[in-house]
Formats: sequence, C-alpha cells, structure tokens
Amino acid sequence: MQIIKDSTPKKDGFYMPAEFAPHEGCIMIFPERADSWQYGGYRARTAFVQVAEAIARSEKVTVCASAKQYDNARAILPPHIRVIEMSNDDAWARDYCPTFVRNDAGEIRGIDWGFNAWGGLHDGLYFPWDNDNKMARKLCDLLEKDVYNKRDFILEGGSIHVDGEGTCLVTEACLLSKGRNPHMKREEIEETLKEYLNVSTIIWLPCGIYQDETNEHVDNICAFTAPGEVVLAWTEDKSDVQYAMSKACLEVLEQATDAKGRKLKVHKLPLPKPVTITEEECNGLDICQDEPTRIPGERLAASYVNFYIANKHIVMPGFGDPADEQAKKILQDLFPDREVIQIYARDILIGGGNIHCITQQIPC
Ligand code: KQY
Repeated sequence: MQIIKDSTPKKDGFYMPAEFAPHEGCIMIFPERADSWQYGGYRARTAFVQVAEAIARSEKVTVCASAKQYDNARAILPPHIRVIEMSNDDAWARDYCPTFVRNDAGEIRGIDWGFNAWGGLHDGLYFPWDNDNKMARKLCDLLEKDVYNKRDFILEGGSIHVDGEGTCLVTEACLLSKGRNPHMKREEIEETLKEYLNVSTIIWLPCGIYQDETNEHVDNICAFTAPGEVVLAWTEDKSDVQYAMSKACLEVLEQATDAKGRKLKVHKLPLPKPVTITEEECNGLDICQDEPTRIPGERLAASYVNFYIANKHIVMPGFGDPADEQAKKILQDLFPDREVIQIYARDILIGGGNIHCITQQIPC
C-alpha cells in the first residue's frame, strides 16, 4: 500500500462514486464500547448482525472486531461474513473507515481523513480516538488500496453524501462547527472537498436532525437516491422543533442546482414520532467522567434517512413506529430494483447513529 501525500484524487482522476453505484463490499465494526452501547454492546449486537446479514445478501461484508471480541464476533456472525481483528474505539465505520474513490479504469483508492471523535477536545464524544483514526489506513493496507493522507483535515464519512456526478451534500452545522477545522474558512473547506471527492458543487444544508450529537451529520437528514433526487427527513408537526430544521433544508434544496445543472427532486421521508431513551436503557450504559452521557427521557436522533444502499437491497431502520411502513414503502418505490429490508434499530440509535453510520461501502 502506498500512502499518497503529494497529490489529490482530483489531480489523479479519481472521484467518489455515489452509494447507489456498484459495490465490491461493505465494512462494519463490532460494537462493544460500554458507554455507547448497552451492556457493552450485548444488545446492539443483534441489530448489527442483522444489518451485516442483510447487506451480505448482495455484497461481501467485512466486520472488524477488537482482540477482546474477535472470538465472539466470529461465533455469532455467519461464515460468509469475514471477521478480522482490528483495534477500534467504537463502531462507526461510516465515519472513520476510508472514503473510497475510483477512476475510470476502475482502480480504487482510499482517503484517510483526520478523525477526532466528532469535535475533539471542543465537543467530541469520547477520548481517546487514536484507534479509530488509524483504521482507514489499516483497512486500505488489508484491501490492497493506495491511500491519500488527509489527516490534517477533520472529516467523518457521515458528514458527506455525493451523487457521483459532481455534487456533494453537507451541513453547515457540522462542517463549520468549532470542533472540526476551525482554522479554515467555508471556501477553504469547499476547496478541500472539491479536490478530494472530485466534485464541483457543494450544497450546504443549514442543519440536520435535532439532537444529533455529530453536530448534525447530513446522512441522518438527507441522502441521494438517484442523480438529481434526494430524500429529506420530514415532519408535518409544526410544533416539533424539527419542523423548522427540515423546512430550512427544504428551502435550500428547492433553490439548489446540482453539478449537472439539474433542479433537485425532493422526496419527503416522514420521521417517526420522537423517540426518547428510557431509564432502563440508560442504566445499561456505562458513564465516563467528563464525557456526555444519556439522560432518561432524552430525545434520540431517529431518522429513516439513515439507510444503507447495498447492491440489491436497501437496509433501513425501523423504530416500532406507525411511520415504519410508510417510510419503507417510499424507499421501495424510489428503489424499485432493490428489496427494502427494515431492521428494528432502536439499539443502534441509542449509540447515537443508525445503519448508514455503522457501514462503509467499497465501490468497484
Ligand atoms: O455517525 C454517527 N452518527 C456516530 C455517532 C457517534 C456517537 C457516539 N456516541
């Protein structure tokens, strides 16, 4: 594996493909962090395994497990899912496994962004995060892909969505937050994204989902479903604080033009009714001094937009809400060539994200 320090994907003719383009596989990480997941990951594992199995129906899945959890992960995951031992601080593959780029000849390379646990010492969610920060490079080595070194720029995979045709969606709340790249102006951040993702248009949504502790990643509020088409997390309840947030995003999307000069078609994806954490669930979480902790009754950032597009399936969360069925039908209509699999994901949500956040695609 070569670490590329003196060039960029754009200079070398590489770009980030859309998630709906074909995949060689998907990377996940086995959950065990006791202040993120109830009972040291014991509850979340059921949902993680279901997600891995659903994705593995149409692409190769690799699960990274710590030395402590390797035997357990190997035992509970089916044999067609590859399990490898790799140190980690938590299980958010989207955010710190590599962002992959490809060229027209089909060669794939990784990008190793800097990771600081969603805000470093400013408003990060745990410390230390050095094992996470090393994963992109280790995975590129394992997968025999050269990797661009961009550790001087803090970026999580969940804070970007691309259409593969030159457009990238981000949120101001996240990318301009003080815990990411405070020394950079908005224009400099744009230039970096353009150079590394090889896009020409950045659409800045103002915000994401209420209470999203990532400083409101885009992957929880809005996602491309096709070139020129997005889904937006939506509520009709004007008394919900999320209404104004989703509306502000809608206004930007309605005004936006993508890199190909198209107006975007916006599909509203309903939100479930507010999901709050119970006292019993909080009791299953360890508390770490000086780190944010969950409080009974706290609203979680539940959204159906946090789905994964596999080669032949859409793997989406369900919350036991009446809107589960409606959201599933909307996605099924938008992806007629893929079967939608809905997985009860409350135990992933408690960790602070959802199915998109725990997966990272490898394009082919
Ligand atoms: O991408 C994500 N949504 C990760 C959230 C991390 C939360 C840590 N508790």
